[in-house]
Amino acid sequence: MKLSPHLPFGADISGVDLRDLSAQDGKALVDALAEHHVLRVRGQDLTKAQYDRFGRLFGAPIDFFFTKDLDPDYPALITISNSPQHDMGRRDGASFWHTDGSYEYVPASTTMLYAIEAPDEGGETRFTDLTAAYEALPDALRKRVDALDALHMLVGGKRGPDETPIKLDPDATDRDGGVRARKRAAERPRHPLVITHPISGKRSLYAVAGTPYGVEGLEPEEGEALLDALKSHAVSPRFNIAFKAEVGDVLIWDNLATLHRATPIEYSAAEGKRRRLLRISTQGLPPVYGHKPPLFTAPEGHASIKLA
Ligand SMILES: O=C(O)CCC(=O)C(=O)O
Ligand SMILES: [Fe+2]
Repeated sequence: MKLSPHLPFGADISGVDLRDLSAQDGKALVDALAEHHVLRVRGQDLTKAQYDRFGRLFGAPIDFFFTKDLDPDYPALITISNSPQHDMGRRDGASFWHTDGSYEYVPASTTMLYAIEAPDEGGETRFTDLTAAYEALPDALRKRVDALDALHMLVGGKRGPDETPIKLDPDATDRDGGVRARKRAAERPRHPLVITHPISGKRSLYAVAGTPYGVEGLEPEEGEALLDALKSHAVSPRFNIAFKAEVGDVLIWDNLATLHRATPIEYSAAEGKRRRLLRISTQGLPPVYGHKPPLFTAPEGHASIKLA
């Protein structure tokens, strides 16, 4: 297995077959993700069952509320596609800076995309390094945010002019009768603005874009100003890198140390323009680190819908 680091962060992995991964190589990938934040494992040829099994090395698959996009046989697999037939509500829905699942009490820690089809041009996913962004904060601001929690919701988070506007309709009744979506939209989790990574031990800003709408204990305007400042610092190009999942690649990112965004794309079924990926997003610690305390917990009595 060969790891080729990129600058300023992220790495390509080659010389490994995920169909037949040793426990040692599995742990090496989990550790490499904690160190490099983004891994692109090149040249795979996986069945859905093999991909599903690989994904679980990183944690427990989330229960995604867009039930229409779930694979009927493998509900941990979520289809991302630019087909004109694809659900309108999902079109370019990820073209804004965010951390997956930060609107939930127990957010996603790892997400991966396995590319089945990739367009000739475009289709990159852009990442920003929240560990580097945290370390680059002026001392006084770092100390201030160390002690603060942000408030999140599904349709929170201010979008910049180059980001897709919020167009989720959490009441849409065509998705699981709206049950999961309404449940998600009603959650108001509070997450620290700074977290310590359970595997790398490094401190990072956490989910400073996408879903935060306020800061606990601060007046709304003051909280919003702080969130604006943290977001514009964190997404600055010096902390950015883009990766494109080419056919056969598995692009994996650490939601505990990055923000990411999709690139807006033309919706087309034409040759050379199609983009189709199978997404797995997991929460909790990778089983090899299952002995560590959880970073996020749901409030008592909160019933989470679990995937098999
Ligand atoms: O389509 C992409 O490049 C990224 C989509 C995304 O944000 C996600 O799958 O969590
Ligand atoms: Fe995402």
